[in-house]
Amino acid sequence: MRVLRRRWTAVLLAAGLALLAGCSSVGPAGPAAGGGNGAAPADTAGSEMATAPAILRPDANGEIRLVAKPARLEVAPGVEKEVWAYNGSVPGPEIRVKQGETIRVRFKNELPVPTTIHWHGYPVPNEMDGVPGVTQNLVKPGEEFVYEFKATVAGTYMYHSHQESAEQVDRGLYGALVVEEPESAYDRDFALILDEWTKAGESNAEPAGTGMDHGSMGGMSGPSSQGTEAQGMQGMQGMQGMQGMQGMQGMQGMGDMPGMSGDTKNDGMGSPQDMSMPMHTMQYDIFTINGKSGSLVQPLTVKEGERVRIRLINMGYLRHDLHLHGHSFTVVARDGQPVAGGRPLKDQLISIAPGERVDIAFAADNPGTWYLEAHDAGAAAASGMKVAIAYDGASQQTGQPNETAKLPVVDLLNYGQDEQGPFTLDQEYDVQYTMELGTGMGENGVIYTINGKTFPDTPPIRVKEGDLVQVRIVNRSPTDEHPMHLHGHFFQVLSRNGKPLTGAPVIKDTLNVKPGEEYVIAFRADNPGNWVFHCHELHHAAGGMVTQVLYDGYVSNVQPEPDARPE
Ligand SMILES: [Cu+2]
Repeated sequence: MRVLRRRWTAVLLAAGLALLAGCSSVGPAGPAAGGGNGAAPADTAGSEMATAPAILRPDANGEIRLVAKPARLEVAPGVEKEVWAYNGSVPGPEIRVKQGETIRVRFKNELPVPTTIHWHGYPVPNEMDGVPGVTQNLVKPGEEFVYEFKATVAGTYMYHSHQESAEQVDRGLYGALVVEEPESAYDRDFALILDEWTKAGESNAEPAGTGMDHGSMGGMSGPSSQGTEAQGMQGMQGMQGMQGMQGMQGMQGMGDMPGMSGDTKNDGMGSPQDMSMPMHTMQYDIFTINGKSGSLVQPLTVKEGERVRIRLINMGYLRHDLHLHGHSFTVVARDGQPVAGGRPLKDQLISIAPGERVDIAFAADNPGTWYLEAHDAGAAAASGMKVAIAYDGASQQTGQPNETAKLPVVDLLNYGQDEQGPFTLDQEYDVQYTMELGTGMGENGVIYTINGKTFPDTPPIRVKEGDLVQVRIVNRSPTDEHPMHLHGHFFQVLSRNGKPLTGAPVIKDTLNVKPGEEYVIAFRADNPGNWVFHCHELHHAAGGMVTQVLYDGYVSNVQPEPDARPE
């Protein structure tokens, strides 16, 4: 049985609105491009066309207001999607605060479903982490929740729904969170969020619980958008694993099926039309930057002589390899944490996995119009993931796209100035845990496992406050990459495949583990709570790849809720 598709009434605003909001940057004169607080459209019925994300800073009362509600978004020329948006835009507003400020977000849920907000990468107090059923109760339709924490750590983060996140994030519930250093070394400071969408289907996912026959497999067929019907099937836990084609490619014994290329690069994106699986397939065929693809992507304006910082944020479910044309650049932060002494790079790709952030910086010393574009081998949709860097007053088009050119990928884990980090491989650890990641077949479809189990049956990492914790992560999936994300803590990556890392200490919250790879990471248990540690290919998380870091003696006041879906 088909899902009943829900049509949101489109209220078409003036076509120029999206353009007016433009692509804001923070200029030399300090906070530019107001956006202002309470930028959400008035509470009118129906769904308005989503605007471009504004920059949102705390208002006079020190508050930031976010409202989640349905909207419509033109993701590519002529392709409109039903979305769920924060303050009427996808991505949601770019939240900016100064280091040391308190972030107080008054969040109102005007969606037809419960939701939460997670502050990805930011080490918040546990009860502010936004994981339903683990750190807080669901924010139900019509309810408010106030998130509050001190922004002590500068850097590039993001916020997104953590309730049924494979679906809710896919529908547009995400945005950038930037904690600015007291003094910026840059004249321009842009945040670009990468994502993927589908042409087919009215939304990137269908609303949960809108008439799905829970007992039928029939809803799994058809050319729907990815991750749709299965995710709406409350209670069919075992089905979760069928949400991604990546899993299918990782399946033992399926390598010789038509369309099962086994290509780990952008798993399965190369030829979506080949995938005539008898279930819905994940056919991401539109790649976006800040919610727009192709000619709809707003150029970044710079002036000759300026220092430019671009915060690259991957909020999608595929890895993207980006090429900056016309300039040498350095990587200045990984997952928001500064990297000192990075060597200049030119015509090399920055690879960025789901959940990761990479900040690059360059001097605007080459007037013209240049591209920053994805070079995702085999993915036709990558041609839409490009943004022009346009010098003020430059008339000529100096750079041409070359997205199919094969360029070397920078090894960002061996980069920057050699320096001792907080942890070493041979020191004593209080807790050691081995995390084996796998892809398998469950009773009802593909599952993604940690030590052979799916959440909530995965073995947790049990710690005491103050413990030094070492985790060895091994990816035994044949073809799936697993960008593993730890909540509430930064960790140091110490080695890859038995080889100690060199360069600046690698401090991250998300680590992409490719098939066959083995990493050792370490962190200090310095933030009591119950924290999830999961794959940020959120279909994999939905399919079971989630565990927890549980502090001895931490008492949570979260009430059990049947609808909470923290994965
Ligand atoms: Cu994964």
